[in-house]
Amino acid sequence: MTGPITVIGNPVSPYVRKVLAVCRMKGVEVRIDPITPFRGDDAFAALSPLRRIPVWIEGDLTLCDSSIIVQYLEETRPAPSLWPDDPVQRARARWIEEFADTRLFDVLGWKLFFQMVVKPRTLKEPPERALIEKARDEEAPELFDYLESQIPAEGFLFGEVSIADFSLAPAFLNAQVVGVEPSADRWPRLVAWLARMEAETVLGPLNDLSRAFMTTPFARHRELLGEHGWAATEVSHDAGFARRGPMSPV
Ligand SMILES: N[C@@H](CCC(=O)N[C@@H](CS)C(=O)NCC(=O)O)C(=O)O
Repeated sequence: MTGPITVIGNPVSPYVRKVLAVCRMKGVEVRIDPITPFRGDDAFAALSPLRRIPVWIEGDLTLCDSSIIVQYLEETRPAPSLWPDDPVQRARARWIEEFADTRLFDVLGWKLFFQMVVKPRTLKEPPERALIEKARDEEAPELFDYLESQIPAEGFLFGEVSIADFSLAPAFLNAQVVGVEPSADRWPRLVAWLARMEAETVLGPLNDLSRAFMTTPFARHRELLGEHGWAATEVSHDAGFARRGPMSPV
Protein backbone atom coordinates (compact mmCIF):
# COMPACT_ATOMS: atom_id res chain seq x y z
CA MET A 1 0.00 0.00 0.00
CA THR A 2 1.21 3.50 -0.73
CA GLY A 3 0.60 7.00 0.56
CA PRO A 4 0.95 8.46 4.01
CA ILE A 5 -0.20 6.44 7.00
CA THR A 6 -2.41 8.13 9.60
CA VAL A 7 -2.79 7.23 13.26
CA ILE A 8 -5.79 8.87 14.90
CA GLY A 9 -5.29 9.19 18.63
CA ASN A 10 -3.77 11.19 21.41
CA PRO A 11 -0.52 9.82 22.89
CA VAL A 12 -1.97 10.21 26.38
CA SER A 13 -3.72 6.92 25.55
CA PRO A 14 -1.58 3.88 26.46
CA TYR A 15 -3.01 2.04 23.44
CA VAL A 16 -1.84 4.82 21.13
CA ARG A 17 1.63 4.77 22.72
CA LYS A 18 1.77 0.98 22.18
CA VAL A 19 1.13 1.46 18.45
CA LEU A 20 3.56 4.40 18.16
CA ALA A 21 6.26 2.42 20.00
CA VAL A 22 5.90 -0.41 17.48
CA CYS A 23 6.09 2.15 14.62
CA ARG A 24 9.34 3.55 16.02
CA MET A 25 10.82 0.08 16.55
CA LYS A 26 10.00 -0.92 12.98
CA GLY A 27 10.89 2.45 11.40
CA VAL A 28 7.35 3.06 10.10
CA GLU A 29 6.61 6.74 9.43
CA VAL A 30 3.12 7.90 10.37
CA ARG A 31 1.20 11.16 10.69
CA ILE A 32 -0.84 11.63 13.85
CA ASP A 33 -4.24 13.23 14.32
CA PRO A 34 -3.92 13.70 18.09
CA ILE A 35 -7.57 13.88 19.12
CA THR A 36 -9.05 12.61 22.35
CA PRO A 37 -11.73 10.03 21.49
CA PHE A 38 -14.33 11.99 23.45
CA ARG A 39 -13.95 14.96 21.08
CA GLY A 40 -14.09 12.97 17.85
CA ASP A 41 -16.41 14.27 15.10
CA ASP A 42 -18.88 12.28 12.98
CA ALA A 43 -16.16 11.33 10.47
CA PHE A 44 -14.20 9.84 13.40
CA ALA A 45 -17.28 7.83 14.47
CA ALA A 46 -17.59 6.50 10.91
CA LEU A 47 -13.96 5.29 11.04
CA SER A 48 -14.09 4.04 14.64
CA PRO A 49 -17.56 2.63 15.40
CA LEU A 50 -16.76 2.27 19.11
CA ARG A 51 -15.45 5.89 19.07
CA ARG A 52 -12.14 4.63 20.40
CA ILE A 53 -8.50 5.36 19.64
CA PRO A 54 -6.15 4.34 18.10
CA VAL A 55 -7.31 4.12 14.49
CA TRP A 56 -4.89 3.18 11.68
CA ILE A 57 -5.51 4.44 8.13
CA GLU A 58 -3.30 3.21 5.30
CA GLY A 59 -4.70 3.65 1.80
CA ASP A 60 -8.11 1.94 1.73
CA LEU A 61 -7.41 0.09 4.96
CA THR A 62 -8.88 1.32 8.25
CA LEU A 63 -8.09 -0.65 11.39
CA CYS A 64 -9.36 -0.13 14.93
CA ASP A 65 -7.91 -1.67 18.10
CA SER A 66 -4.24 -1.48 19.06
CA SER A 67 -3.76 -5.27 19.13
CA ILE A 68 -5.11 -5.69 15.60
CA ILE A 69 -2.92 -2.80 14.41
CA VAL A 70 0.33 -4.11 15.92
CA GLN A 71 -0.31 -7.62 14.61
CA TYR A 72 -0.86 -6.15 11.14
CA LEU A 73 2.39 -4.19 11.50
CA GLU A 74 4.27 -7.34 12.53
CA GLU A 75 2.93 -9.24 9.50
CA THR A 76 3.58 -6.48 6.98
CA ARG A 77 6.92 -5.23 8.43
CA PRO A 78 8.36 -8.32 10.12
CA ALA A 79 11.77 -6.85 11.04
CA PRO A 80 12.59 -6.41 13.81
CA SER A 81 10.08 -8.90 15.18
CA LEU A 82 8.45 -7.85 18.43
CA TRP A 83 7.04 -11.26 19.29
CA PRO A 84 9.22 -14.04 20.80
CA ASP A 85 10.21 -16.78 18.31
CA ASP A 86 9.31 -19.69 20.54
CA PRO A 87 5.56 -20.56 20.29
CA VAL A 88 5.23 -21.03 24.06
CA GLN A 89 6.81 -17.66 24.78
CA ARG A 90 4.82 -16.08 21.95
CA ALA A 91 1.59 -17.36 23.52
CA ARG A 92 2.68 -15.96 26.89
CA ALA A 93 3.43 -12.58 25.27
CA ARG A 94 -0.08 -12.56 23.76
CA TRP A 95 -1.56 -13.29 27.18
CA ILE A 96 0.39 -10.40 28.73
CA GLU A 97 -0.89 -8.09 25.99
CA GLU A 98 -4.47 -9.24 26.64
CA PHE A 99 -4.03 -8.79 30.40
CA ALA A 100 -2.65 -5.26 29.85
CA ASP A 101 -5.39 -4.23 27.42
CA THR A 102 -8.27 -5.48 29.55
CA ARG A 103 -7.62 -5.81 33.29
CA LEU A 104 -4.62 -3.49 33.76
CA PHE A 105 -6.23 -0.70 31.76
CA ASP A 106 -9.58 -1.27 33.48
CA VAL A 107 -7.94 -0.39 36.81
CA LEU A 108 -5.15 2.08 35.93
CA GLY A 109 -7.00 3.64 32.99
CA TRP A 110 -10.76 3.61 33.49
CA LYS A 111 -10.97 3.49 37.29
CA LEU A 112 -8.08 5.85 38.03
CA PHE A 113 -7.03 8.10 35.11
CA PHE A 114 -10.50 8.34 33.51
CA GLN A 115 -12.21 9.04 36.83
CA MET A 116 -9.62 11.50 38.12
CA VAL A 117 -8.57 13.32 34.92
CA VAL A 118 -10.87 12.71 31.94
CA LYS A 119 -14.20 12.94 33.79
CA PRO A 120 -13.56 16.27 35.55
CA ARG A 121 -11.43 17.91 32.85
CA THR A 122 -12.90 16.71 29.56
CA LEU A 123 -16.42 15.53 30.36
CA LYS A 124 -17.04 18.00 33.22
CA GLU A 125 -18.45 15.22 35.39
CA PRO A 126 -17.58 14.44 39.03
CA PRO A 127 -15.36 11.43 39.75
CA GLU A 128 -16.71 8.40 41.66
CA ARG A 129 -14.71 8.35 44.89
CA ALA A 130 -15.57 4.79 45.99
CA LEU A 131 -14.47 3.36 42.65
CA ILE A 132 -11.18 5.27 42.78
CA GLU A 133 -10.40 4.20 46.34
CA LYS A 134 -11.06 0.50 45.66
CA ALA A 135 -8.92 0.62 42.50
CA ARG A 136 -6.07 2.39 44.31
CA ASP A 137 -6.14 0.43 47.57
CA GLU A 138 -7.16 -3.08 46.48
CA GLU A 139 -7.20 -3.72 42.74
CA ALA A 140 -3.95 -2.02 41.65
CA PRO A 141 -1.84 -3.71 44.38
CA GLU A 142 -3.22 -7.14 43.29
CA LEU A 143 -2.22 -6.41 39.69
CA PHE A 144 1.23 -5.25 40.79
CA ASP A 145 1.66 -8.51 42.77
CA TYR A 146 0.86 -10.54 39.66
CA LEU A 147 3.25 -8.54 37.49
CA GLU A 148 6.01 -8.80 40.10
CA SER A 149 5.76 -12.59 39.67
CA GLN A 150 6.12 -12.30 35.87
CA ILE A 151 8.90 -9.75 35.47
CA PRO A 152 12.53 -10.89 35.42
CA ALA A 153 15.25 -9.31 37.59
CA GLU A 154 17.02 -8.04 34.44
CA GLY A 155 16.15 -7.21 30.85
CA PHE A 156 12.58 -7.37 29.57
CA LEU A 157 9.74 -9.85 29.89
CA PHE A 158 11.00 -12.16 27.18
CA GLY A 159 14.68 -11.13 27.05
CA GLU A 160 14.70 -8.56 24.25
CA VAL A 161 12.03 -5.87 24.49
CA SER A 162 8.79 -7.21 22.98
CA ILE A 163 5.13 -6.46 22.42
CA ALA A 164 4.46 -7.66 25.97
CA ASP A 165 6.59 -4.83 27.43
CA PHE A 166 5.09 -2.21 25.10
CA SER A 167 1.56 -3.36 26.02
CA LEU A 168 2.05 -3.33 29.78
CA ALA A 169 4.26 -0.33 30.54
CA PRO A 170 2.35 2.65 29.01
CA ALA A 171 -0.63 2.63 31.43
CA PHE A 172 1.69 3.08 34.42
CA LEU A 173 2.26 6.68 33.33
CA ASN A 174 -1.51 7.37 33.47
CA ALA A 175 -1.63 5.93 36.99
CA GLN A 176 1.50 7.83 38.05
CA VAL A 177 0.00 11.20 37.13
CA VAL A 178 -2.91 10.53 39.49
CA GLY A 179 -0.53 9.52 42.28
CA VAL A 180 -0.71 5.73 41.99
CA GLU A 181 2.57 3.93 41.43
CA PRO A 182 4.21 0.75 42.69
CA SER A 183 6.71 1.17 45.51
CA ALA A 184 10.21 -0.28 45.11
CA ASP A 185 10.00 -1.87 48.59
CA ARG A 186 7.06 -4.10 47.74
CA TRP A 187 7.45 -4.47 43.95
CA PRO A 188 11.19 -4.12 43.19
CA ARG A 189 11.18 -6.00 39.87
CA LEU A 190 8.20 -4.07 38.54
CA VAL A 191 9.71 -0.71 39.50
CA ALA A 192 13.15 -1.55 38.03
CA TRP A 193 11.58 -2.82 34.78
CA LEU A 194 9.48 0.36 34.44
CA ALA A 195 12.69 2.40 34.86
CA ARG A 196 14.39 0.32 32.14
CA MET A 197 11.41 0.84 29.83
CA GLU A 198 11.72 4.64 30.30
CA ALA A 199 15.51 4.83 30.05
CA GLU A 200 16.33 2.18 27.45
CA THR A 201 13.40 1.91 25.02
CA VAL A 202 11.37 4.05 22.62
CA LEU A 203 8.71 4.32 25.34
CA GLY A 204 10.78 6.95 27.20
CA PRO A 205 10.39 9.68 24.53
CA LEU A 206 6.76 8.65 23.96
CA ASN A 207 6.02 9.08 27.67
CA ASP A 208 7.68 12.52 27.49
CA LEU A 209 5.34 13.39 24.61
CA SER A 210 2.38 12.14 26.64
CA ARG A 211 3.43 14.20 29.69
CA ALA A 212 3.67 17.27 27.45
CA PHE A 213 0.14 16.61 26.13
CA MET A 214 -1.21 16.31 29.67
CA THR A 215 0.19 19.68 30.71
CA THR A 216 -0.40 21.68 27.51
CA PRO A 217 -3.72 23.15 26.29
CA PHE A 218 -5.46 21.20 23.54
CA ALA A 219 -4.94 23.99 20.99
CA ARG A 220 -1.14 23.41 21.06
CA HIS A 221 -1.19 19.61 20.79
CA ARG A 222 -0.53 19.47 17.05
CA GLU A 223 2.53 21.71 17.44
CA LEU A 224 3.78 19.51 20.29
CA LEU A 225 4.00 16.57 17.91
CA GLY A 226 6.53 18.42 15.73
CA GLU A 227 8.54 19.43 18.79
CA HIS A 228 8.81 15.73 19.73
CA GLY A 229 9.74 14.43 16.28
CA TRP A 230 6.32 13.30 15.03
CA ALA A 231 4.32 14.60 12.05
CA ALA A 232 0.74 15.86 12.41
CA THR A 233 -2.00 15.23 9.85
CA GLU A 234 -3.30 18.17 7.88
CA VAL A 235 -6.89 17.33 8.78
CA SER A 236 -8.23 16.91 12.30
CA HIS A 237 -11.20 14.85 13.50
CA ASP A 238 -11.69 17.12 16.51
CA ALA A 239 -15.38 18.13 16.90
CA GLY A 240 -14.52 20.92 19.35
CA PHE A 241 -16.72 19.50 22.11
CA ALA A 242 -16.73 16.31 24.18
CA ARG A 243 -19.21 13.42 24.28
CA ARG A 244 -19.01 9.79 25.38
CA GLY A 245 -18.74 6.85 23.03
CA PRO A 246 -20.88 3.69 23.16
CA MET A 247 -18.21 1.83 25.16
CA SER A 248 -17.28 4.57 27.63
CA PRO A 249 -17.83 3.49 31.24
CA VAL A 250 -20.74 5.02 33.14
N1 LIG B 1 -9.11 -2.47 22.86
C1 LIG B 1 -8.89 -1.14 22.36
C2 LIG B 1 -9.12 -0.14 23.48
C3 LIG B 1 -8.93 1.29 23.04
C4 LIG B 1 -9.48 2.28 24.07
O1 LIG B 1 -10.26 1.93 24.97
N2 LIG B 1 -9.05 3.54 23.92
C5 LIG B 1 -9.56 4.56 24.79
C6 LIG B 1 -8.52 5.65 25.02
S1 LIG B 1 -7.24 5.10 26.08
C7 LIG B 1 -10.76 5.20 24.12
O2 LIG B 1 -10.72 5.48 22.95
N3 LIG B 1 -11.83 5.42 24.89
C8 LIG B 1 -13.00 6.13 24.46
C9 LIG B 1 -14.28 5.44 24.84
O3 LIG B 1 -14.23 4.24 25.17
O4 LIG B 1 -15.31 6.09 24.78
C10 LIG B 1 -7.47 -1.05 21.80
O5 LIG B 1 -6.62 -1.89 22.14
O6 LIG B 1 -7.22 -0.18 20.95
